[in-house]
Amino acid sequence: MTLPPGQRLVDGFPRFGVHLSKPAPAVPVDPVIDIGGVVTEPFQLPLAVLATLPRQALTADFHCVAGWSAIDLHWEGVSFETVYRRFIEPALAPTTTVTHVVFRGLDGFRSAITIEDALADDVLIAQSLDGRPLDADHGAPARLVSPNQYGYVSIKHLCRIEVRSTEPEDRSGSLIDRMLSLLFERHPTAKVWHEERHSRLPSWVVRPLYRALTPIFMRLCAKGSRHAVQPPRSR
Ligand SMILES: Nc1nc2c(c(=O)[nH]1)N[C@H]1C(S)=C(S)[C@@H](COP(=O)(O)O)O[C@H]1N2
Ligand SMILES: [Mo]
Repeated sequence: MTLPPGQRLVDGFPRFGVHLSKPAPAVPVDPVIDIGGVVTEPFQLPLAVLATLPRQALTADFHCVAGWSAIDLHWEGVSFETVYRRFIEPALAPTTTVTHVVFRGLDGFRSAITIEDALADDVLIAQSLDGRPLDADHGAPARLVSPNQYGYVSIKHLCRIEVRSTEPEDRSGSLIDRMLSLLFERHPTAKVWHEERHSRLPSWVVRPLYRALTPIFMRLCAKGSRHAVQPPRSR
């Protein structure tokens, strides 16, 4: 098995994110994804409708920018391209060009990627992991999965998709995320195999820093876990 540069295998698939020890947001009774941005009229895509679309299965590894990787995860859901072609593209004015897509989770965490990266054939809105509906730790009720980009792109608890005609500012929802945003300024394309960890700093600078912070983050995130499991140890 080969991992992308600077990555280390972790046991299992830990809960991780800027939510730290905060519990996962409550799942609404009838969850929807709000679609907005440069569409002519904002609309809602109920997850009940998403569930009727052609399924796509994906087996992939997951790489967090902090340096841990989980391998061989089995996702199932709908490809983002299917959602885009069926619902979003028809809602655009003929003269509108989409360049970027912003994804947001119920906890306010966001990511912005280019339309090209969003339409890659392994980008999924996943509703299940390893044969079971997504649990709170991993992004219930639905999450983005973009396996060739660092984990921060793969928004959990997905509740909003915005299409844009210009590059969005990296403005994030939570205070902690804004405070950390200088140190953790995300790379706009975030490709794991090119080690695009940080938008300005080279990887050899941020690697040891992220690595040092990982056990702290992992312990905190495990605290907020539904399962109250012990944080896995890096191998
Ligand atoms: N809504 C939301 N999505 C998120 C995050 C978050 O804090 N909130 N953290 C991101 C980061 S940094 C990583 S590495 C992955 C971790 O996914 P996991 O908790 O399923 O392991 O979720 C990403 N998606
Ligand atoms: Mo991450």
